[in-house]
Amino acid sequence: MFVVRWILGRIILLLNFIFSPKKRQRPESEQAKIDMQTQNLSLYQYNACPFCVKVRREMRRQNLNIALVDAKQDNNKQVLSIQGGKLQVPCLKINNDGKTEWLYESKAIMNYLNDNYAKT
Ligand SMILES: N[C@@H](CCC(=O)N[C@@H](CS)C(=O)NCC(=O)O)C(=O)O
Repeated sequence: MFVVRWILGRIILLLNFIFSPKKRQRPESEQAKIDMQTQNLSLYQYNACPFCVKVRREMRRQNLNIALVDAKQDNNKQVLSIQGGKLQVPCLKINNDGKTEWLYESKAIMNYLNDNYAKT
């Protein structure tokens, strides 16, 4: 089972690489503004998880530079489970005025990114 999953993961990564979405281009000053805003975000994820790939593709499409956190690493796994509430990826950590929100579900994350950045 592990081998099948590993192979599927590599296929997903390869297809993602070949059919990589085009990055949206913004004027430099606008991009710098967006980069400042997205400093408050980090995406807990696995490299070859299809739901994480879907979110990363959306990030690329919108040219959002959001820090990626490898949730396979023990310390990150612990943070996600304890602070986020469960071990599931992708999960977007949102820091807002000292408050932290953990947003699970790829669809909800993509909606959040679209609502906040698609028009900017
Ligand atoms: N409905 C969720 C599904 C996410 C999901 O199934 N993620 C898997 C990895 S692909 C997971 O976190 N499994 C728990 C684990 O690996 O410990 C979404 O769309 O984000």
